Amino acid sequence: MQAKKMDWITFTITFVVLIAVCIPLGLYPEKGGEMLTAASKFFTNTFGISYLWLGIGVFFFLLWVAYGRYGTIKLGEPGERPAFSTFSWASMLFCAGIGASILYWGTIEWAYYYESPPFGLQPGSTEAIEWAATYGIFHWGPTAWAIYCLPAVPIAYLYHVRKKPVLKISEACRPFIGKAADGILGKMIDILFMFGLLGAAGTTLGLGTPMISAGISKMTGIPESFGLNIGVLLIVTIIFSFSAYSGLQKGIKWLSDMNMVLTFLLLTFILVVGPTLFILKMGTNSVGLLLDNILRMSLWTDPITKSGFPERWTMFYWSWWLVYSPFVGLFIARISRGRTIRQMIIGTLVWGTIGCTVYFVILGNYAIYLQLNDILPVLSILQESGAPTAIISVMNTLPFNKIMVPLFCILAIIFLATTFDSSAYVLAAVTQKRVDNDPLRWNRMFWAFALSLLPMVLMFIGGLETLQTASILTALPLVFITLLLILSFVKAVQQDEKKKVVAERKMFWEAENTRIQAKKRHSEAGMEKKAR
Ligand code: NM2
Repeated sequence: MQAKKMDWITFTITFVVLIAVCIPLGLYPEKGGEMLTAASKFFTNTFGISYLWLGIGVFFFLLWVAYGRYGTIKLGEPGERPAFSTFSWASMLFCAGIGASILYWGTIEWAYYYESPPFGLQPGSTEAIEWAATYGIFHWGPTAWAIYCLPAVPIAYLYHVRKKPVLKISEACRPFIGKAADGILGKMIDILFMFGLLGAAGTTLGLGTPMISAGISKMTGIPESFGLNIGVLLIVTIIFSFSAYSGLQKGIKWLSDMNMVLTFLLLTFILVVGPTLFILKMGTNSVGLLLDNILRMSLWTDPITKSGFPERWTMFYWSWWLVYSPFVGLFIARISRGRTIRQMIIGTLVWGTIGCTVYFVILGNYAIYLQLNDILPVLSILQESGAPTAIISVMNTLPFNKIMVPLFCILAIIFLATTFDSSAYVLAAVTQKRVDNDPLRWNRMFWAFALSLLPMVLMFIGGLETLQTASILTALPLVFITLLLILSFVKAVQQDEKKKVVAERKMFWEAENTRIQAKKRHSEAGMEKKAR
């Protein structure tokens, strides 16, 4: 019975390729690392501009949809109220789409830009500091959230308006690719989507795990090591597989609520006990700088100086958002019942951006303050001991550090769990032909553990570039899938609009016909009367 539910082809191909990538990389880490870096350079150098165009294109496409005539389409029955309040909707959206990386990059991203600034600025100069505090907000800003929101539009339309059960991306492409969704093309789309998610997990868990290890090391004195990383990864995996096992409703809801409470406590605490005015002034300044330059930043390729900044950062980021996007899109679509397409799009862009901006402004500027005022040499720690240690050292400067550092680590663990319990759920759903209520339990557990294989190997190889590569390499097919999703949405609404026009015309002519008949009968009756 269970075997009939499984889509063994998708399941086996994805898992076999995953193993075929992990084993050689684990056996030959040095060569593997070199190859990954070379591949990443080649990809961003050659295809990077397509990520940039896709980012800005998707942003304007969504604005066109939101404010055009499709924006008012209701995702549900006419008059239906939203299934979730805007607050719960926004917090669920945030928890699903954002993992522990926001704690990582929110605290340390500026330091990379401070040392190697964009636009040929002098490292460490005043301008470099202002841009350093701003670029992270851009990389987690409206363009990025547009990439997240795009798949939600066709999925939500098909799911709530056409009432089709969409659990797979191939299903969302059906209006455009037709029956091919059931054939090889459909399978390829689903498998590539799964690779994307596995690559995305490689980057996220590969970054998040050493950060938690650094926190544990600071608290307990156990030295940081690959063994400690593996231990942490296993614990995190057990937590999110347990959450995936116990079902979306219970596990994810509980963890998401905890996440919001702890985040609120941490950020408010840093803002209040930290340099409040400096943080607020820097934040305000960054918003201005960003609004003034967003188009320039979106399409900056640095073709003459070739500093590598756009490739290393913006192109990497867009690919990282892209590999998560179908998964987050499925989630946004599900929770948006009762909203209009415009509310869903603008809500995602606005709330997502505000949420990330708050993190970057508070965490980043607190760390910048420590550096500029010689309270903590963040940059030297970054260079000498790496980003995870630098991040934990920043948190360790807070009052009540004995509580704040563990709180930071717990928050990171919960953030990872809320992203990956739903990832395991979606991966399991894609590898089944039939899903009754939830995907099979063993299947969910299986993917929860499979998700941590690639990060394990990538951490073994080491290096930030290696981790970034996992997302960069798996993102390219997602560019095409995103285009298919755009075309599918446009085709589906146009088809339905045409049907509506035809139906309205039919109704008009039927009414017209009845009116003519009635008139005819009336005049015939009149003539008969006269003749008599
Ligand atoms: N994004 C938002 O690791 C995470 O926080 C998951 C990362 C794509 C940069 C999402």
